[in-house]
Amino acid sequence: MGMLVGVFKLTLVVGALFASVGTTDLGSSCNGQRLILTDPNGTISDGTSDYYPSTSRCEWLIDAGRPNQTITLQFIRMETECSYDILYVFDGNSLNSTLLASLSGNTVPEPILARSGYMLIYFFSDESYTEKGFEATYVIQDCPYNCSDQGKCVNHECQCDSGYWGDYCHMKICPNFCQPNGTCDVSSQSSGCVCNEGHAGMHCDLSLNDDVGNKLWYLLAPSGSGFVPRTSHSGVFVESSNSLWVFGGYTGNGVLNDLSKFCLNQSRWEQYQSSCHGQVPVVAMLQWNIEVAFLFMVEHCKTAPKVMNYGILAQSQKAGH
Ligand SMILES: [Ca+2]
Repeated sequence: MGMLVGVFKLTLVVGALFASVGTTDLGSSCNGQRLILTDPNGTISDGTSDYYPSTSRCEWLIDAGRPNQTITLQFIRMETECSYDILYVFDGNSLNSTLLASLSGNTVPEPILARSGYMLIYFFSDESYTEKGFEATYVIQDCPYNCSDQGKCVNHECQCDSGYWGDYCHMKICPNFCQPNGTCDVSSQSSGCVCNEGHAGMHCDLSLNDDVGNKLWYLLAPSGSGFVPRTSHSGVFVESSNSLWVFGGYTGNGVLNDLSKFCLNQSRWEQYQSSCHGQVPVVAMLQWNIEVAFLFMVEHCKTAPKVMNYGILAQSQKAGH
């Protein structure tokens, strides 16, 4: 099942945007003071080319000055003690705002977008062991990266030109025309690569019937394609429909109660349609036991509490059996 987890690498070239930008220092933002940044672009870092201090408490607030402006944070380097020295990014002006990211370790994160007109960044290091820290640039715009010049900015949202998609129209719908393992379908709203039998993935580059390309990462579905990032969720693979079902989980801001299906043949997420006629079911459950994977759905509609639907939506043998 490891192959089901794809990576999402962005290839935007934005360096020119930040060529003449200074770097904020660590001092004033790490002594209990919040450093407020109102310039249209800038750089944030731990303020030292060497190791950051222990017990750091640093806070930066990027204020666009107007609501709904997009603030994009792009990392240049990221080296903090994994799981202990953490950089939090919020979409808003307080620590109670929506948490966009909780970052540590030495993997350079993907760009992060805040759409409220504020982005709050808080860095915490514990009492022992430090690393070389982080550096990131930010830019305030009507739309992120001006839609990569491959779309129009309308009410702070990118409307992408034909053939492109993504939060900032940065991705081609059919890269390399899906060759050599698929064809490009642009005839419908869900346009994209249609893979030949035996292949899957956004670009049809994942081989299903042999070990060609084994131990590599493949893009199955990128961010923003119908699935909310989460942790601590339940999941089960249903062989008969070649799909992965996922229930619930935790987003960092709250607990989810949704049921989604990822169809490997189409590389698409679909939301399970409840029989509660638009009401979110109160109870749902996904269960995996040792021998057989069961997918249960228990619905208890809010508006009609006596209605209870219970059934096995799918059942499959555990992978490998
Ligand atoms: Ca530490």
